[in-house]
Amino acid sequence: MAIPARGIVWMLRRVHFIDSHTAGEPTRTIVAGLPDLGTQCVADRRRRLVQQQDAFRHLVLAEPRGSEILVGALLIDDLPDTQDTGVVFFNNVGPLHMCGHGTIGVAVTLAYLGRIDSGRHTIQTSVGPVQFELSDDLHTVRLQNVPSYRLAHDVAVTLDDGQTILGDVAWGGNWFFLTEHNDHPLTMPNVDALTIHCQQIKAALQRQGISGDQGREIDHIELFQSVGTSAGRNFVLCPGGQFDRSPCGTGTSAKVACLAADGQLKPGQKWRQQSVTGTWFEASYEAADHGQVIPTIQGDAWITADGTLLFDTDDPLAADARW
Ligand code: PYC
Repeated sequence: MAIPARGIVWMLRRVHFIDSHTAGEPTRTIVAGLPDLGTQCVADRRRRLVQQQDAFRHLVLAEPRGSEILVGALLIDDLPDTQDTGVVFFNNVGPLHMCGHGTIGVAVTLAYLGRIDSGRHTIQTSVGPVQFELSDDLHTVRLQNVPSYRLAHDVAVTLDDGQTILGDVAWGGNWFFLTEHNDHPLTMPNVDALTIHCQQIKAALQRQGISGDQGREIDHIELFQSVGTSAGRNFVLCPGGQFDRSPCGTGTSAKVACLAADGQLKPGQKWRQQSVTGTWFEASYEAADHGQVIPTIQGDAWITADGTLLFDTDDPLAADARW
């Protein structure tokens, strides 16, 4: 769009966004100004975002307009064969499949925009429909995640310092390696050491060829410790090297799937998951076919900003803004 001011014509692209945080973890929901991602399902639009519009993903999320810790959510209003809103989640290095804290943030954002009221709704993600219930105060969201499961138990991983640790591989909407093994308490002063430990685990998984189903990369590492019998604290390292400030919805789903597989959590029993920052989600599950579980995750989100990102066509740091 061209805006004349003091004789200068400002050539600006505009992208409308709403920021929120869910238990401390930010979500940037992109509402308008999206690139053309075709007219097909969410998985196809996600593929096009990666293959054709990666500059958009980077420019709306990263510095200087954002931050590496943001998770993005593109809203899609014109899915074929459904009135549901579609969402493509992404982060500082690429697309995500599901995102639990992001779904809670998107739900509250849709309410802020006046597009939904309290009650039950469904969003479409690249890995299937996700139902959620929004409370009357429009802040608390209980979502029913995609079917989750533990793929492998007590997998031995040898780190580059020679020590071997055990952990589980589980799917909760993203692939996780979950382990209790860490030398530091899961607290904020230790986040640098915890990050390095998780990066070493991720490198070892790749070296040893340990993956999710069908060779899918395990791109989230979850360290956990118990807090009594029905609660836990975690530290989740995300694919782009940032740690989740929230208890991580998909990570909590993966954890619940492991607890269910170990017989330590019964269907309907409540599990409380605390993040390294001290915030909480509540979770439970229903049993599903083939030993899988359907996790329910509950958390709160709050709107933090409603704005317009500007991309000046002369800005050297926006040179790729050509969508
Ligand atoms: O809440 O599922 C989640 C999530 C994934 C990455 C960051 N948050």
